[in-house]
Amino acid sequence: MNTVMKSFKDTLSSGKNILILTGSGISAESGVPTFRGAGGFWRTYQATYLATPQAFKANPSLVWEFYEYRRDLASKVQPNKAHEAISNFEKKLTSQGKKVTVVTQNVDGLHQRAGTKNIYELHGSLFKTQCTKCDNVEVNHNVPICPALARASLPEQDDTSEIPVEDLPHCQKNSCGGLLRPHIVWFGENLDEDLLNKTEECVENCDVCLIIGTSSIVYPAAMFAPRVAERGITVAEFNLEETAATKSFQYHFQGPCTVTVTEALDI
Ligand code: BJW
Ligand code: ZN
Repeated sequence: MNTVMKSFKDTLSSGKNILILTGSGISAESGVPTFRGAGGFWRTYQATYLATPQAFKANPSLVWEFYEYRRDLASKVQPNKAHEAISNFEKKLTSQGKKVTVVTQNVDGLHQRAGTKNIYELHGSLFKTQCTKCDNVEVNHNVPICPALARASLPEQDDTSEIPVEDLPHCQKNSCGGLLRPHIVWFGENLDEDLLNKTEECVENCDVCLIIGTSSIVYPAAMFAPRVAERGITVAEFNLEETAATKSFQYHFQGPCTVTVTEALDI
């Protein structure tokens, strides 16, 4: 083991309140595309365009097809060694009376499927819906979510979506009938206040922080690890490349996180 990794592991061993921040890079080796890499396109659309309230307003069926494609994919892939290492680490440290909190920008549910318990999904979940009329949020693991979206996962579809709005998912609660949307935080939308407060609390109180597989360009998530570092706390970044935030951190472990994170958390 190199001396830099050993030095980080020594610090991690003395930590009692550990914050782990994750982004789409942690699921890349499971086969889930990241947002800003080559995989960040669906059909001819940029994923970051489809993840907006404007796109949903203009073409709800197109956006639902994009999310149904991703629900289908996320339900078929498996958590990888990095998700598993985090889950085992949480289990071990919790049994020692320590605290591990995972704050993820991911919506794929892979951390939970690996067994992680103390997790905040900052940007929502592919497997929850929200009613555009009554705001009711529900868990929904059905794939396809409705018969009209059954073909959404097929790659050879063309770019125009023909699904009539009445065939998209609708709210069943108290015969509300409102159009459902994915329970996802899109650009320009506010994050859940309660989750933000709980995350802020960890940012202020953690004594070691890991930041894994995120480009650190989307706010407010991008400011958490730099804020931890500003308090003089050890932050270790795990990424395939340097990011917008690398210079703020004490450690940067470059490489696939299934390798680097697995080694770092084996203490
Ligand atoms: C590996 C790897 C391997 C690959 N191993 N590593 C302040 C300044 C400027 C702008 C703003 C600001 N505050 C707010 C904004 C506006 C906006 C924003 O941040 N814009 C920026 C792009 C500039 N933020 C918002 O709108 C947020 N809302 C908000 O703040 O409300 C109040 C407000 C509004 C407007 C103005 C001001 C205040 C909401 C953000 C919601 C983000 N939503 C999305 C889509 C929904 C989720 C979904 O559909 O799945 O969330 S966008 C998309 O980006 C997604 C991701 O969670 C998020 C982060 O991306 P991530 O995970 O970092 O992925 P990539 O692809 O960027 O990076 C992958 C990384 O992994 C790379 O570094 C690879 O190298 C690495 N990697 N394989 C290790 N094997
Ligand atoms: Zn409703």
